[in-house]
Amino acid sequence: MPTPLKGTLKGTTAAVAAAVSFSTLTAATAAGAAPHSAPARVTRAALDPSLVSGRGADLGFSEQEAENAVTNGTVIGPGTDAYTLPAEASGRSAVSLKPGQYVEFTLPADANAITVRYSIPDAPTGGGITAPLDVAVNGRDHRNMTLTSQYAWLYNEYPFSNDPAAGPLHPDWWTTECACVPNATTPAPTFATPFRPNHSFDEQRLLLGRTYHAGDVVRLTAPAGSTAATTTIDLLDSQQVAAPKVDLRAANVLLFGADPFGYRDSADAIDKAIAFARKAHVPVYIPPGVYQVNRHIIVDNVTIEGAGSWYTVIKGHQVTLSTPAPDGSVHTGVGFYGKDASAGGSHNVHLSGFAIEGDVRERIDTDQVNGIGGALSDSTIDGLYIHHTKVGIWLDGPMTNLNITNNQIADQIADGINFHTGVTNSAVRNNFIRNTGDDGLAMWSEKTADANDVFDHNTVQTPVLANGIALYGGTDLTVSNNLVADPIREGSALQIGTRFGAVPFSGTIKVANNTTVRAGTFELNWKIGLGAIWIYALEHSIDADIEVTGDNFLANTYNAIMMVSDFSVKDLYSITNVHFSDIKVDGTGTSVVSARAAGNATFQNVQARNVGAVGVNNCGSFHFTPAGSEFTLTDLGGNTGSGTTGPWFASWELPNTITCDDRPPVVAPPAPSPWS
Ligand SMILES: [Ca+2]
Repeated sequence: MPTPLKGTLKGTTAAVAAAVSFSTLTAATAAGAAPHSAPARVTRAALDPSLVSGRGADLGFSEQEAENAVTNGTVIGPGTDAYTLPAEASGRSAVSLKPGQYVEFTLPADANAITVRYSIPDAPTGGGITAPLDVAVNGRDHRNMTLTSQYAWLYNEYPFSNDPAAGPLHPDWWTTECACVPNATTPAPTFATPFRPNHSFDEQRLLLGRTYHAGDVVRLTAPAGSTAATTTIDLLDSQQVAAPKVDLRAANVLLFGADPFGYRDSADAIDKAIAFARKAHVPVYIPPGVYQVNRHIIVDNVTIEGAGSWYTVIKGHQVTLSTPAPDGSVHTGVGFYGKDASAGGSHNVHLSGFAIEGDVRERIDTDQVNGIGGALSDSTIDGLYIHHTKVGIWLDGPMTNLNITNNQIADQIADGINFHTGVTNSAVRNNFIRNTGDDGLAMWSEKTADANDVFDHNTVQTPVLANGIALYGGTDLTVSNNLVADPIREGSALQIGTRFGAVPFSGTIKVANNTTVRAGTFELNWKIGLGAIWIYALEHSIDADIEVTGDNFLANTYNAIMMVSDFSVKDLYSITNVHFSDIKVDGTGTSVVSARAAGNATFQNVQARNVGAVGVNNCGSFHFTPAGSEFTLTDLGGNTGSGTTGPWFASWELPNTITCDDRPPVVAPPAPSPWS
């Protein structure tokens, strides 16, 4: 018999719905203090909700930052330096607890469920530890969560490592810490370990088993004697989860032998339910429970619905394959996969209302260990919670007409969602993405263009690598009404780039009504800060009609807007036909605009304030001739506001005055505030 999964429930007589509460009530204490009167402070991406109204996802939970809560621990941050805990925390700040210390949150509304985002240390030799966290409400109703760092802590250079003691993985690469190529340097440089620690946070959900009310106080305590020297709490999400959904007309997987307690592998039973459901033209229903699945479930022309992502959990072990799969995978794991596009792909697949809990702890790019994969045309993915897989949803086209809505994707080794190769007429709406190990949302037009796709009303927080939202080539794409916060390294909030073998951009690329906050990272190789939006011509020129309209770029660590080419191709490729209008920029560590490429852009109604350096950093393509910069800025009016050096869009800077100063002193921008 397979080993039961961790977290498997042991109830035998209780209703499964009750059994999956994952929490254990322990004796209530009489020592509970009266509820504190500290008001609930709800934020979104650590911003006052009024600053981001109508943008980002709404999945019915309230987010509260630990750094705004009551604590006898230590607030860490704010800080944006990669490889530090504050940089990876929402709002760039968190609370660190020693054993015995607590942080407590006042519930802003009725809630029967919480999500805790936290970090505990790695094991000394890697691989993670577990540690307890006591959860009490109003000083009573104690529950114990078992936190883990088994899915956190990667080190080193791409594709990263679980070994905190290792030196650089690529001693033949130029390495910024020594400003050298280690292999080619005598004496050999030494590197402090752990080298580039990252991906330090994880999150965990807990059903409370009853409803608490606004004003009730949730206290999280690192117990005395905890195995974790430090327990860092980033934030608490709270919500009222609806009762489990029941579908009596569907093919219930329990009737096909699935085990809702997670002891036995349920993959074959789910396959049988799918086969029956297709013949009978009914959905597959997976009732509350934890189902062990350690391989892909292949889906085509089927509807699979759970009782809700808090109740129906599909959970797997990572499995090492005895021989590599034809696709190059050396592992498999839990995932729902459409057929390969080369085999025609899958159609008419509808997945909703369950969680996928993976077991991926290292990055192996050839492994198909994603939550959802394959090609899924004329399909929908709605209301899932996808956790600890490599990529939450990775589609390999060509394929068309997929709608991805209302999902939460957290703690991924790589991307959140990727439209890879020829994904068309598809949309990603109202999804919440947090702590990805690569791009949060990406369209990657490798070889074949993605076209007519939309990323709308999503929230992307704390991608530890790469970008919140990235477009790599493609035709007629829209990124609108999203909220992107706290990118950490080798990327920023929004990227439009010709990279990674993508076809050029064509048609109209719209970037409309998005808000970014605390974006911009320090590029280790270039040694400059990136813009909150950065348009990057690396493999082709960018000459599609790019319309950037209605966006707010808040508390930018460096620039708000960057047009850039790599130095090696600066005379090959240019960036033209870019149009910025109705933009608000509040707070830049350096300039509003940084141009480090040849090309042009127009600006209309771009308002900026709290600007930390000269408004336009214009280097062009670095020839510095008397004709001025190779990048031209056109003033279409209404570009107002100023900073430390006067009007940000001053006439003396136009159309192409060389103002190149790539590394000015960085001024920490103030917290964003309303525009009157
Ligand atoms: Ca925080």
